[in-house]
Amino acid sequence: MLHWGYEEDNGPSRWKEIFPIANGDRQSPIDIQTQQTKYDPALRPLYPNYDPTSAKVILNNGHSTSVEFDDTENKSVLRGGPLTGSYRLRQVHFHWGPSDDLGSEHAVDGTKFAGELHVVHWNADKYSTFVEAARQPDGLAVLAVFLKLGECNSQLKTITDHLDTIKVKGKQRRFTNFDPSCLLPHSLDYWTYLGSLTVPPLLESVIWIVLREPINVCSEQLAKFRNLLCTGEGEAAFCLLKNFRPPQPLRGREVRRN
Ligand code: B30
Ligand code: ZN
Repeated sequence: MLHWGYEEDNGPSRWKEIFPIANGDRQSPIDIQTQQTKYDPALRPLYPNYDPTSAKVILNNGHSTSVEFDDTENKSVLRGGPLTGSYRLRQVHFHWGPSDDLGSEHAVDGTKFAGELHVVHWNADKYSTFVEAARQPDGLAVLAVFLKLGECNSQLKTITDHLDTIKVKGKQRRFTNFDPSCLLPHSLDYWTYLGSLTVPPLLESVIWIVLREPINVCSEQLAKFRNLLCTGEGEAAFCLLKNFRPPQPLRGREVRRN
C-alpha cells in the first residue's frame, strides 16, 4: 500500500497493514443501536461557541475537503455535553459516498445517511498542540452531524460553491466569516461514546458526540463533493467518489444519550 485512500487497493480493509490500531478496542465509526444506548442524566447540553473570524481556509487534502480555523487562541470552542472544560475548534470536514443512499460513517440501527459532517476540536486546557492532543485518550472531541437527502441546504452552499475552485488535491482558498454552528440542526440532542479518528493514523483519542437530528443536503450538493479529485495537479485525474470508513466493532463500549 503506497498511500492510504478509499480505493480497492488502499481502502479501509487494507489500513490495518500499516496501522495495526485499525483492529483496536475503541475504533470509529460504529453502528449506533438506539435500543442499546443508555440515557445518562448527568450528560449536559452542548454549548458550541464559534467566532466566524477564526475560519481561515478551505482546502482539498485529497481525502476530504475541510475548513481550517485559527486555533492559536480559545476563540471558537465547544463546551458541555460529555466534555470536561472547553475543546478548541480546529477544522470542519465531510464524508460522502458514491451514491445518495450511503456516505455517512456512523450508522443508526443499520441505516446510513448520504453524508456526515465532522466538527473537530482539541483539548487545549490540557494539551499544548493538536498533534499532542491527538495522542491522548481525552484529546479530541468530534461533533458529527448526519447529512440526509432532501432539500438543498442554503448554509452548506457557502462551502459547496467553493469546491470547483479547490478541485485538485493540495489546493486551498482563503475562507473566513464562517460560523460552523450554521450547519447544526435545531436540536443538539446527541449520542456519545469513546472512539478514534476514522482515517489513518486511526488514533484512539476521540470523544464522539453524534447529533441525533440530521441536516438536509440535496443530490446536486452531494455531486459537488464527488467532483473533487483525490489526485494532484499534473497527475492523472481521479475523482474522490467516496471517503467513508464502515462501522467498526463496538467491543463492549457503552453509547450514552442525553
Ligand atoms: S475524523 O473526524 O475522525 N474523521 C483528523 C481529524 C479528525 C478526523 C480525521 C482526521 C486530522 O486532523 N488528521 C490529521 C490532519 N490532516 C487533516 C485531515 O482532515 O485528515 C492533515 C492532512 O492529511 O492534510 Cu489528513
Ligand atoms: Zn471525519
